[in-house]
Amino acid sequence: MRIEKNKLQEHNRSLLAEHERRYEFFASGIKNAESILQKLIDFQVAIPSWALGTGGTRFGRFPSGGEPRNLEEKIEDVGLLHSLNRSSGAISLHIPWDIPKNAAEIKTLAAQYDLRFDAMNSNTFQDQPGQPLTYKFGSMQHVDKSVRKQAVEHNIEVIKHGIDLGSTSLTVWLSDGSCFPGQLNFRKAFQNTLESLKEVYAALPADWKMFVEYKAYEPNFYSTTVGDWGQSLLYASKLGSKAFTLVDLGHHLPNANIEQIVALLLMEGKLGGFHFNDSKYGDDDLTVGSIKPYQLFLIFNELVDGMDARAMNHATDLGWMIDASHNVKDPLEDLLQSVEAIMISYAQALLVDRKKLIDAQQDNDVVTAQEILQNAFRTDTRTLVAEARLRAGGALDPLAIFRKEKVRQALIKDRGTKTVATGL
Ligand SMILES: [Mn+2]
Repeated sequence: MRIEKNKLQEHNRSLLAEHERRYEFFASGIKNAESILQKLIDFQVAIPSWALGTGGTRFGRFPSGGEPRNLEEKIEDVGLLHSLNRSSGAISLHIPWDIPKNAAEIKTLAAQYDLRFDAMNSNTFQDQPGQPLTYKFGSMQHVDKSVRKQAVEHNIEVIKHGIDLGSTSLTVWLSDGSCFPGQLNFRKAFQNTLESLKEVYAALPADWKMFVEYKAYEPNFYSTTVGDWGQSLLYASKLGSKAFTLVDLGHHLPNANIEQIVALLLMEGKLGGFHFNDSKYGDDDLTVGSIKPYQLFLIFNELVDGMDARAMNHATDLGWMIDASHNVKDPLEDLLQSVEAIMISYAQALLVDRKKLIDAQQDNDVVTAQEILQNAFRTDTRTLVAEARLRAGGALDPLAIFRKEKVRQALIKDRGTKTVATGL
């Protein structure tokens, strides 16, 4: 489904006078509004194909209908989001859930929605129908070389699908680990995993990146073979210059200082990609910015600082992705909220007076340093983000138009109430 251009214009017209009043006031109070606006316009966050349906827990799933039934409909949904916020111009696919029947046609379809393919994701955390060997006791870490070989071959197949679609990165998240002490020899598990990753790495095209994602626990509850950023960095360093660490916000132990992790990975040139979400207790996969918005801002503050220190392009040098799940919300509304939260935090981070901050740090002026960060965080950047969206051709209020145009009802009418997004 698409929202007609004239509906979008009508929506924007109805909010324009109020928006302009607010934006002019805001822009008059900051020095570099135009350059910040351009950065916001350029910044794109990839939508994962698995977040377009209703998520669930092991206790149940309560879908509300109209979910995409195939890859074409997933692309259509991301295209709709992108037409509203102009910041969701990429999709991250999951193999085998999203194997294209005809890659050329899928690529053309995506281009019609102004979408590109971000990182490809492999899956060795589940057994697929007809798969000869089980991943019950791990994949790349497995004691049996033939299981490791199967996992390696799957990842190479994912790279091939990605090449056909024009993607240039592979995210490897392994659920490998152990549930009980004694189950696993940690060193052997690491070495087997490294050996397997090396074989996948060898199959990467020259312009590709490999992202090694870590996670503290779940589904394994005693040890995880890529359990934290140190372990991920170890693998990425041993693999080579095309391998990087991927940070998923929900994959840390409680209270981990993620902004410090980000700062050091960037310093080492080893931060490759990001999975945004939010959490209260564990890997909750909640809407970005819904629980700890200050943490999100502090992370963006380090991202901007660290990328600028290395003269990196904010929009293109790291892989920006959402990795969330929606149990009680409309998935598309949730994604609009998540992208908005990311843009708000990024805009706040761009407002930080870096020169003043460095001076305060140099003078051990703790109070001023804190004030600088909190002033930026307490600045309402919604108007700035809306102006960027407007200039890029999007909607002033994406959620409002989504509801007014009854998008979900139309999707239910078109796709039915009982649809289940592939992969969930
Ligand atoms: Mn993730």
